[in-house]
Amino acid sequence: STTTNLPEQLDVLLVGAGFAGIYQLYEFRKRGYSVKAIEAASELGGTWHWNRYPGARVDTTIPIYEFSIEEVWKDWTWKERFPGQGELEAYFKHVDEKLDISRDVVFNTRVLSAKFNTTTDRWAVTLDDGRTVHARFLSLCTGFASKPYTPAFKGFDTFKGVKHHTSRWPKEGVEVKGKRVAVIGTGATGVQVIQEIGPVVGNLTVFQRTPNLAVPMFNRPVEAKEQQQLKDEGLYPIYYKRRTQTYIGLDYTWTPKPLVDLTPEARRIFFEELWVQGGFRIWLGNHEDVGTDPIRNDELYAFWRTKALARIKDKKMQEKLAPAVKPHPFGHKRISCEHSYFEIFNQSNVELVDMSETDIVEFTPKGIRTADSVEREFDVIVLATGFDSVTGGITQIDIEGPKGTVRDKWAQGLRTYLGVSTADFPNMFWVYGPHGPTAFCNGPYCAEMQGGWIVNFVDSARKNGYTRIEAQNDAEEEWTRRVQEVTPVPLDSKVKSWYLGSNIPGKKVEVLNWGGGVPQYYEIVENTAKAGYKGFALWRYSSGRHE
Ligand code: NA7
Repeated sequence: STTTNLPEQLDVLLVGAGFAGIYQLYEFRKRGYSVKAIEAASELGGTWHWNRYPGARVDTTIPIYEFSIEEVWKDWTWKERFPGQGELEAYFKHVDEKLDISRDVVFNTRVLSAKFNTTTDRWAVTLDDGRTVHARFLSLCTGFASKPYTPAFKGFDTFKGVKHHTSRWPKEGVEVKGKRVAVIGTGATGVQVIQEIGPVVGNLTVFQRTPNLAVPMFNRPVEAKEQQQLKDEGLYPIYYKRRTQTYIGLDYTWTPKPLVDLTPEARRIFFEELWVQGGFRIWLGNHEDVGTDPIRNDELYAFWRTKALARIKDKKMQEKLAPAVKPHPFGHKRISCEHSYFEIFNQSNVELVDMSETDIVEFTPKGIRTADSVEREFDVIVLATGFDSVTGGITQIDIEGPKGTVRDKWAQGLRTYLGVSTADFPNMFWVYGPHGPTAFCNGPYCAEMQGGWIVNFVDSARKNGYTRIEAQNDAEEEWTRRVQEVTPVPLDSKVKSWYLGSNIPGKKVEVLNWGGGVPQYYEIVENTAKAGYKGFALWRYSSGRHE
């Protein structure tokens, strides 16, 4: 609401009110902190507010993708196994009703800059409405995908039709029915848009740079009584506990045994069983070595390809969508979950432009011209071109510590301590960002796990009278090295992926996420806390000096 009261002095300022911001607001407030969240959107939900493009959907099954707060889950009911964006919006309204979050959120407001004052040990945070807030702690809950990426297409602004990046899709007013529509990008987002609008558009042109090794989600409605029964049987806390034990914070995980130990027959049956469970099971529930052993990875690709080919009629289309030569190792780019993606390409009004053969040269007033000099005309162009992921949400804010900006520091190479902090930026944390499990973690779980850790740290600092807590350089060097060590190196280094920042021209290509698994991460951060927050310098400010 615009009426949210914002004092000039705060204990904690949160940036963003999605899963992460909501969780910390709730936890800090419970402990008696003065805390507010600044949110650019008009409502709660973060990524689920922004990504309202046709077909936006969660690709994790219920009840894994939600808060584990009993007050919230006990009387919330989902309608589908993989809920759509609309259900998420309703979920956040429910969360708000239960936890009374909005009264401490300043909506429709963006954080422009933050500067640390070394005398007062506070962040001076400037908002786009001209206000400045002074907060002891700054917690960035900006998510891993809050900075959209639109390629610098020549003539982009000359196009006279309607064009939107998927994460800036307007709430209403965009009509695709019967229209000539282009979709650029076939990542998780592109796949969802394509299968949703394919049946209703006049014609559809998909600009594909890399085929998506998408897998069926086998979505279905779920009855309220089915969910109630699980709650009655005490399963929900078990599900939430299970999230803490698996590599990616889901209710299932890799099978550590090598796939090669199984006979070919057993392997085939195992794949089939994973497949019918839908979603990421075939990938993240598989034997670990499908990700690391090129021969096993080929086997999984061959299995996937057979399934895909059976759904695509045209031979040329088959080769573009599911090529004989594996386009990249299975799972080394984020795969998508789909329900009718491949069938869309059987429609006579759908064309696929393979950008590896024919690149986009420019946007024109009427549409898009490709390298073969063909100009296609469109009413609507959908930019499903992704995000400056993981770091972009943080570096797009002018954050200035005693020695300079975060943007400048990380331009030399990403350095963090525990994937929640960085040296020379005291009293500042983030969750679900650089060097955390982020890309390899179920969002709501990581929001709670990392958020809970930060709240505990801040709380312990306050109890001990520390006014400045700051990651140390050597601890940061060590952590950064460790992230690089544990994160599986891609089988094919040519793969362009937001996991490594290689989807953004000019961005330094490096490991952006902790790939050592959620349980190991949790153990490390917990042990650090137990060791008195080892690796952090802790200062008290009294009688005009720090000690
Ligand atoms: P992604 O996964 O980064 O996908 C972006 C897509 O856009 C991908 O297919 C890219 O091709 C394509 N792309 C990027 N730049 C261009 C240019 N210049 N020309 C043509 N095509 C381009 O973003 P999503 O929004 O789909 O998903 C982001 C995450 O959100 C997702 O992983 C989930 O966790 C939720 P490429 O593959 O690089 O060849």
